[in-house]
Amino acid sequence: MDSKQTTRLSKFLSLHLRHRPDAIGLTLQEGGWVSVAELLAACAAHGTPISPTQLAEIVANNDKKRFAFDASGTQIRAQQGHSVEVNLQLTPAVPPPVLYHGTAPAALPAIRREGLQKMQRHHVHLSPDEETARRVGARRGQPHILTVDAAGLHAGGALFYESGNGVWLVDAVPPQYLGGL
Ligand code: HQG
Repeated sequence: MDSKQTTRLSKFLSLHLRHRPDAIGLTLQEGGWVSVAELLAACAAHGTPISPTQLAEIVANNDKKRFAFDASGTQIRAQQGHSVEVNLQLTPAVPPPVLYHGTAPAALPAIRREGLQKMQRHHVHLSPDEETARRVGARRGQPHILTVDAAGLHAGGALFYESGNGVWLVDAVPPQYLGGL
């Protein structure tokens, strides 16, 4: 597969495994899982055929490890980023003391007032390093990097989760835990 096709198929999978499973007749199971056989049939039936080999290639090589198979290889899910109601069954974990969030300068006035909110997603997404945060923020133009006092927020009782692809998830980050505002 060339990279253009890989990106196109990966976006199609993100759309349906995170946001619109119903649009191709899928229902996410507990944990966000879908049967691989059902997924491939649904993709084909909706004009985007994906072979088992192509799917395995996307899961293995995706730049952000967006998707994962279960241990048996018969089920697949998006590792994070959902907007549909889904319980990823992640276990709360102790975050590193400092995490990072890349955003757009235009969002800063609202973030100063309200802190980081989950917006359309299930959680606020935080990056383990500044470079990753910069890439996330760059999706919206010149990125602005905020630091998050994860140790303080965690000590204050917030639950943190680490997705299978190294993204840290939390419900909200109040402004007093943000640096670089
Ligand atoms: C901003 C991508 C106004 C927030 C990325 C962000 C990541 C506020 C945007 C993953 C706000 C939400 C997540 C507030 C937060 N007022 N704006 N109070 N609080 N925001 O896409 O973190 O390619 O939902 O700063 O790489 O940008 O999809 O979150 O700019 O890993 O796999 O509201 O999505 O990964 O945007 O990105 P998003 P995000 P994928």
